Parts: sequence; structure tokens; C-alpha cells
Amino acid sequence: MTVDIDNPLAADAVTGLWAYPPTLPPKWLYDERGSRLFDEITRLPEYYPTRRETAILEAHAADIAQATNAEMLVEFGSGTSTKTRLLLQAFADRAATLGRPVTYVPLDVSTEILESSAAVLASDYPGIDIHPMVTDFTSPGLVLPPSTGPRMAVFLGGTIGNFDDAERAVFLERLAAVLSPGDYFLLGADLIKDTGRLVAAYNDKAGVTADFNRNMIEVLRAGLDAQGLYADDFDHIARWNPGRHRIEMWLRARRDIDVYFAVLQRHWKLSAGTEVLTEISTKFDPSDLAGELAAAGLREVRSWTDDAGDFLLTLSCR
Ligand code: AVJ
Repeated sequence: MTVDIDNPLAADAVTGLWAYPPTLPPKWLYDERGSRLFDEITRLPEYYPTRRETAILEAHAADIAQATNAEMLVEFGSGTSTKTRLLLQAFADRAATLGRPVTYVPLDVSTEILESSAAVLASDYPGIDIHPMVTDFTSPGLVLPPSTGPRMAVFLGGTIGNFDDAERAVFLERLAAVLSPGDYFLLGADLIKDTGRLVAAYNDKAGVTADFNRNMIEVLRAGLDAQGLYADDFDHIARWNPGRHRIEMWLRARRDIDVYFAVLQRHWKLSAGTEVLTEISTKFDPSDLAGELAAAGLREVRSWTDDAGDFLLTLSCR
């Protein structure tokens, strides 16, 4: 079978959908509708991580600016989010106090998202130089722009939890390799907690996370030209995997599925009850995470949690 190498969804589908268990990378959850649904998730009563991380930044963004003296912020999977703004404000204030410039480098795979958010941030923060870079930060060729002073890489939201153990080790190693001695890494990570609360955060009463997960079926249908594939034919499953301390999101076929993907020229057959893995969200123990950072050559400088101890923001130094 030939697969269009310029169609990354086709490539991921061929690799993942016929694997055991079938799986698709979580990035395919975030088309326009998926991104909107995720935004809605961050405001759900059950979904605590965004609120907790925001609270930590509200309390400590100025401490982070002071502790690092960073002149450049490089954000992985950037946005126009409240969280980014809290950091930018603190670093702009610090730069103004010291009378030196500060640069913000948002990294994202989507040119459109990068350009529109950079334009908004540039007008809201005239004191900050904004240099967006279109890049997949998980790819091996990452090079950061040079800076006269310390740089700080920023990876918020707990998205590090989307990597499995091996992917995370590779990511941290590559990150450490692109940082120079004296550069910093600010990481947001969700912590292990009561299973009931964890599961509820990914299985909300309003069903928004279920719609978000099932939207991946719509992405497949549109992107691979699949006739007769319906989101309603799948149930949303969110379950805690205690051995790997992670939430797993699955889509379980409600009936036998036989779909023809025109783009792949291939049938996809699932028997009723088969589950497709769509996302993992690993939760961390703070000292284990510090150990992983240290193994990659990143030394913990300071860490902060929210009042409830739900979420961790950890600052490490190369
Ligand atoms: C954006 C990856 C941090 O894992 O909590 C939320 C994604 N998935 N609800 C997370 C998500 C279902 C979220 N991250």
C-alpha cells in the first residue's frame, strides 16, 4: 500500500489504527472543533489542572522572573492563554525594572495559530519582542534562537503527561541538549491524586470530554475520506491505569465497524467492544519527576504547588 507522505494523518493512521491495541496520537484531537472543546474542558468544574496551574502562576510568576533573570522565554505549544500572559507580564515588568529587552518565542506546529496569537500578544505587550517559530518541538532538529542572557523553556498545562515514559525521556534529553548551561526549564505537571477526582476530570458530567474524544472519529472521517464512520458508534472511556499512573482515554466500538478509508485505499475493521487508545495523561510524583529531570541533566531549582497540592510547577536549570 502507498501512503501519501505529505499527509501526516494518513501516516499516523497506517501506523496506529492496525496496531494492537489500535491507537492514534493525541495531536489529532486538536482540530478546530477539538481545540474549542478543549477550551471548554478547561472551564469544567471537574477539570482542575488549568485553574490550579493558573493559581500557581498568579502567585509565583514574579518569583520565576526574579529567580531566572531570563531574557528569552521559549514556549512549547504556545497560546494566547491566561497562563502565558501571567508569565509575559512578570517578565516584561522585570525587564522594564532592569532596563533591558525580553523576547518571547512561541513554538507551535500551526502557522495560523502562531501568527494570530503573536499579533495579539505583540499589541498587548509592546515591550516584548515576539519571534514565533513554526516547529514540531518533539522533532530532533530543534534549535533555539541565541540570546545574550539566560533563556527559559516553558512547557505548561501538564502536556508532558501525553508522552509515555520512553517518549518523555527522549523529550527531556533533547530539550537539555538544546539548552545552554545557565538556561532554565519551567514545567507544569499534574500530580497523582485520588482516583475518583482524576477519573471525573476526564469523564465530566456534561459530556464535553466525551465529545472531545469522539471528535477524533470526525477528524478521521474528514481527513481520510471515510464513508460510514460515525462518532456515535464509539463510547468515550476514561480510566485510571494504576501501574503506569496515568489516565487513558479510549474509544470503544459500540458495534462492528467496517469503514473504507478512501485516502488509504484500505478497510478498517473493528469488532464491537474493541478499544482505540486516543490519549494518555500521565500523573506524577514530584520526587520521581525531579529524578527524571536530573537524569536528563536538568537540576531542580524550585518547585511550587497550588494550595490543594493538585498540580506542580517545577523550575530546573541546565
Ligand atoms: C492538554 C494534554 C494537558 O491531559 O489533561 C484534557 C488534555 N484530555 N481532557 C490533559 C485533555 C482530556 C490535557 N492536556
